[in-house]
Amino acid sequence: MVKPPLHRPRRSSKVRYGAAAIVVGGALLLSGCSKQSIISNASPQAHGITVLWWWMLGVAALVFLGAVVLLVIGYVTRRRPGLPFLGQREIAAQGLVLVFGIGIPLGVLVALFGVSDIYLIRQTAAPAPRTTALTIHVIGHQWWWEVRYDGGHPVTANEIHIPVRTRVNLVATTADVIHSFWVPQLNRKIDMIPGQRNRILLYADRTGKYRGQCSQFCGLQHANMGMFVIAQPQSAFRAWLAHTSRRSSSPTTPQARAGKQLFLTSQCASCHFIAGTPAQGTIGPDLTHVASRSTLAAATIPNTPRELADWIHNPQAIKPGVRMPDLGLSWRQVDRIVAYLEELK
Ligand code: HEC
Ligand SMILES: [Cu+2]
Repeated sequence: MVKPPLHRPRRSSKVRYGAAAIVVGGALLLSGCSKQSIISNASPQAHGITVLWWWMLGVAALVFLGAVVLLVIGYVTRRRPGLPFLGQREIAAQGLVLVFGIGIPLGVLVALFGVSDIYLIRQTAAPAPRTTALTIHVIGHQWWWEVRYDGGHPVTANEIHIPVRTRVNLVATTADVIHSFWVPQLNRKIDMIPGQRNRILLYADRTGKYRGQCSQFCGLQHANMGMFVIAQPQSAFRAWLAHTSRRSSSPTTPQARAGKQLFLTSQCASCHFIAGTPAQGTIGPDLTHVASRSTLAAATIPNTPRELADWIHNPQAIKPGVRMPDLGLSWRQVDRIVAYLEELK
């Protein structure tokens, strides 16, 4: 029998510094890749927010530096009686309290409030009626996003396609608890509150895929409630809209046909909608074109046949607490359903 060594050999400090460098460097690299950034913006609204953010950072840094300088002066002159430079004058002490305790804070707060109110709140307010070209309804669910285009169809989930350089009126509501819709590169947050219809402007000045996230704690899987806004050229957007409005395609292989049968006769159909089939459930995402989405379960896993099979086999293992039960299907059954869903482009 081989005994494990009692003491693991000490790692040299070189190795440790190397590991630390990899961790820090990796984190920096990842943060560079992350599309969910408030300082890399793609709309005038987000740009305004970024500018305000830099100003607040700058002013706060100045105030902080000022406080540090005063502390240092106080420390250096601590043995001398009275105030540094000003001596033991009561009036000077009162003046300092007025200037640093009231004057400067008030000035800073009023200026920042003025900038954000006059300039930003107006700029990021709900779009005025008839100034937008398109209305999209986004409905928050625990823990995914339902997306409906005007006229009832198409319906999709977790991926919001918009035409680039077009003002879109986004109506934010919820099917259950409070959520908050936030795509930092495009605009500020908008809360989704039961019984209310909140609106926000969605506008992207260049094509791209912008990640968004629920930003109001809404239960167990709040952190895994992501989504994407995909800004496309007009023609590509219109093609997508036309395609997504169509009914689902019919299965072509025996495996996929068996999968469809299974889908319709098991519980799947009571929670999911597939246009053109008897599956009319509304608890979960519309699956009419599920294969054309890039991620599953609100940007939690990539949409590959492998991940889809794992999800259907046991969604609870991927997103614990999710509102889709483990239905105890065998892998054979799962493979059939996957064959069917993979054809729903
Ligand atoms: C009790 C209702 C319910 C049942 C039954 C159910 N689902 Fe779901 N399903 C959901 C919900 C809710 C979600 C969204 C989960 C999330 O992202 O938080 C979901 C998500 C999915 C997704 C991911 C869709 C996307 O675009 O992210 C697929 C695929 C899916 N279900 C397939 C199935 C299949 C196949 C069955 C039958 C074996 C099934 N579901 C049974 C409620 C259900
Ligand atoms: Cu949330």
